[in-house]
Amino acid sequence: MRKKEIVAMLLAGGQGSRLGILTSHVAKPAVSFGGKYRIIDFTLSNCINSGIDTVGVLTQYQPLLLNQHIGIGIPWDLDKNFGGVTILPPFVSKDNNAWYTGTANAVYQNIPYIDYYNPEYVLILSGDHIYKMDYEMMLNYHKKKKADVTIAVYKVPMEEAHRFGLMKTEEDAKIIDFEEKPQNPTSDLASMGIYIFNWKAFRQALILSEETHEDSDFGKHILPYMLNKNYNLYAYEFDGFWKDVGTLEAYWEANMQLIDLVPEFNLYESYWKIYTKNAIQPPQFIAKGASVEMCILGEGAEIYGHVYNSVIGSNVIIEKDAVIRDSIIMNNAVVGEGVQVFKSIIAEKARIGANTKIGVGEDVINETQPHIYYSGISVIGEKTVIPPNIEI
Ligand code: ADQ
Ligand code: ADP
Repeated sequence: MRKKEIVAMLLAGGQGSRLGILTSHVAKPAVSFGGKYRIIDFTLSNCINSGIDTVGVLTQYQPLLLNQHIGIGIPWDLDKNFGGVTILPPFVSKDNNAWYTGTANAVYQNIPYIDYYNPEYVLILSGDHIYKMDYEMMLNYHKKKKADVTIAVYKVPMEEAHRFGLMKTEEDAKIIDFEEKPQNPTSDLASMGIYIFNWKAFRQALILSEETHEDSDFGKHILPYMLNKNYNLYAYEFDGFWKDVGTLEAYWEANMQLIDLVPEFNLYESYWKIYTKNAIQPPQFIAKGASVEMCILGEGAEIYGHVYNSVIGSNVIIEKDAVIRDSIIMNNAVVGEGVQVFKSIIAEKARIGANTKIGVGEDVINETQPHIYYSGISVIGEKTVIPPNIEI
């Protein structure tokens, strides 16, 4: 029987409620990022760049755009007869209900998909991370350690540790303690939510966990269970750029980091390309009298106004005398004449009427550091039409 050494399962079925109106019509992994990408592109590109060509995408909310984007996986070279990318929405069968009630439950419900490829290893990934990582190196480490489970880990600031699964390790990186999002953290070694499991042991754990919890979850159930049963769990430390963009602040920040003078996360490296679906689009146009500084511009963008320190998606139109600062304007949005937009996110296809001000509060500009605003992030949802001459 043909088999695959490793199959990746990409968890993309969370509601994404922390991204607010950005995810009311779009699944989080399909939210646009960095002017020309969607969030899921980073993980899918990591897969193919790491030699993993079999990826199941577990999704359940607003899958339309995600389906259109992924298609049969051509941009990521994931259009395969055996393997490739498969979108796995929840389904009703004789003995399961329709929803994925937890992260491990989602994988449990797709055991037949994994069995079909009869793999040695299963890689679990999240749909909302921005990073470049060679999973093949992690797999080699997993084999070398003779691990049953390897968890990718990242050192986080202690004050943020409570948002993560935290672990303690012995000197050789063997995990001796794991706790999911403890209120009073005693470790700063955080799980990245990226795991490699030996399929045989993992399959058993999924089935057992399902018998006791109907909302079976990796951090809460599977990992503590396997640790308890004396399986070998190892930590694999990652020290590159990694960001979970599940909140508006993190999403905005990660976009802004792309335009730093020396970006910590660089889209321009040729050895680790990020692939995405490319529509055939006209080139950018920057009109006479327009200004563009420290920006990423998507294809087909037309700039007649002034844009600073911003990420502009494809086919965006910024009309005359408009001023955009520290903002993300997504694909196909139109910003009218004389509009001012500061520290905001304007989602796809939104239209902003002339002379409207968004995110321009009083006293928000710090004179010594003109790029810092003391306001929150203003967000305009997809396809929203904002009338002219108002303040938001
Ligand atoms: P969180 O990111 O908080 O913690 P969770 O909300 O379970 O974990 O989401 C993980 C991923 O699974 C997300 O991509 C989400 O969209 C997806 N997902 C959530 N529920 C799902 C479901 N029912 N069906 C399918 N997909 C679903 C996890 C770990 C922590 C770790 C952090 C790192 O639990 O231990 O520290 O990731 O970000
Ligand atoms: P956010 O926290 O922004 O809403 P996540 O993607 O992290 O986005 O997932 C949201 C939460 O919703 C998670 O805690 C997850 O366990 C939960 N969740 C995901 N799917 C379901 C579901 N079908 N039913 C109930 N809760 C779910």
